[in-house]
Amino acid sequence: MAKISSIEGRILYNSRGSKTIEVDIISDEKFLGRVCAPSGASVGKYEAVSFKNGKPEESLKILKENSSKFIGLESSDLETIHKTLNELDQTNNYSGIGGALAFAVTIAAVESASKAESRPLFSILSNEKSFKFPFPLGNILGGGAHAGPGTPDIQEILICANGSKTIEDAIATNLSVHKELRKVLEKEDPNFTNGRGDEGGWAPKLENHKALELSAKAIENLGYTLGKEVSLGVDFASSTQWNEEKKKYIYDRAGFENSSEEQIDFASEIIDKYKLIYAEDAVHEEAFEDMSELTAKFPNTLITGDDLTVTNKNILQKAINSKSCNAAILKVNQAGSLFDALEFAELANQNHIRLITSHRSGESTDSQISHIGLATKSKMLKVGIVGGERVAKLNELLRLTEHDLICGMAEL
Ligand code: 2PG
Ligand code: MG
Repeated sequence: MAKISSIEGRILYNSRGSKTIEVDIISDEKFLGRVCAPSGASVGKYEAVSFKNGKPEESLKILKENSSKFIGLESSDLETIHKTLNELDQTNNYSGIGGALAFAVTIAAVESASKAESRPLFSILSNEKSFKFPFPLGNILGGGAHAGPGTPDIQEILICANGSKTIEDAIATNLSVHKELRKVLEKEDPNFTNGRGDEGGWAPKLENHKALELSAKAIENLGYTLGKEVSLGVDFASSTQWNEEKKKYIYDRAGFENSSEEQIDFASEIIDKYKLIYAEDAVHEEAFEDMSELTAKFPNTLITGDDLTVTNKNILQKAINSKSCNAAILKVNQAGSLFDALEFAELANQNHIRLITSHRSGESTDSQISHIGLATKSKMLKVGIVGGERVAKLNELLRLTEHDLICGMAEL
């Protein structure tokens, strides 16, 4: 087994132009694993803290001062690397070293191991003999924390080509709907600037329902039946609207407020009307009971926790106990280390919680999450549709079609 011979880090920028950390791990003096940490804009209250004292430089300093603790460890020994990071951290939310450091070190280590063993990363992370492609879930229209005033309050309108039989077709279909939506938006508003949000979805001046209607129209213009071959999804990211003092969801762009009950009705109406295959964080991050209501009401929709479950296995257990979701987002940097995220995935899979491995709105051009999606048996891979940092993940899926260990699409 290859051993870590060097570990170094540097400060780089993510796709939003914010500073982040990149880590290089070399095993046996020649196998390089290189990973740059992403970061979110709509961050869950209970996510791992990204950087020590909010400063990438402070996390990097910790790596530099402690690099010797990693030298000589087997790069495939994720558990020991995880433990070494946790000994340095001494907290339960990675505020001691920064979750971004745990993210980059653990993934760089296994990437280096995969090169040393001449095996693809996904097969290093799983003992399965065969794998299935997750369906790409792509952002076609952005609002909320990912786009400016005038855009919808809801954060993301997503599409999934759930009728596709191949990953090539699923990716091509998402791209064609994204392109068609631009035409629909230009027709609706001749002054539409073609502006896009943080994840590459169009960012038009539209109210929530109008944005959903036009997204459905783009799908139908291409000859698809909404909810059949191609479906819509929504990340409500409702914690952005939730006002804890008023105990209300404030939709200030559309100009209304929802009580908790009204929010369930608001989300239900959207799920029904647009035949959503996927509904993420339809209520705020601590509303476990309201999520249970939606999960019971919509068994055929992936009622998904993101800020609700924050890739934290203890919180997921709580959601399982209260039947608060039937699907969950997996974002490694919410958890901190890849080891934490794989434990979360195991718990989800044991309990029939469907996984969606996801990017962050501030991304790098890395593509390891495509492998993590495969290895965790994710049903979907939420990585956007256009923009270099988004396409990088889709292109990696296309490269992986050359691999005979992967056959067919996941069952949704
Ligand atoms: C989300 C993500 C990714 P962010 O809310 O699901 O789409 O956004 O990275 O800003 O949390
Ligand atoms: Mg989300």
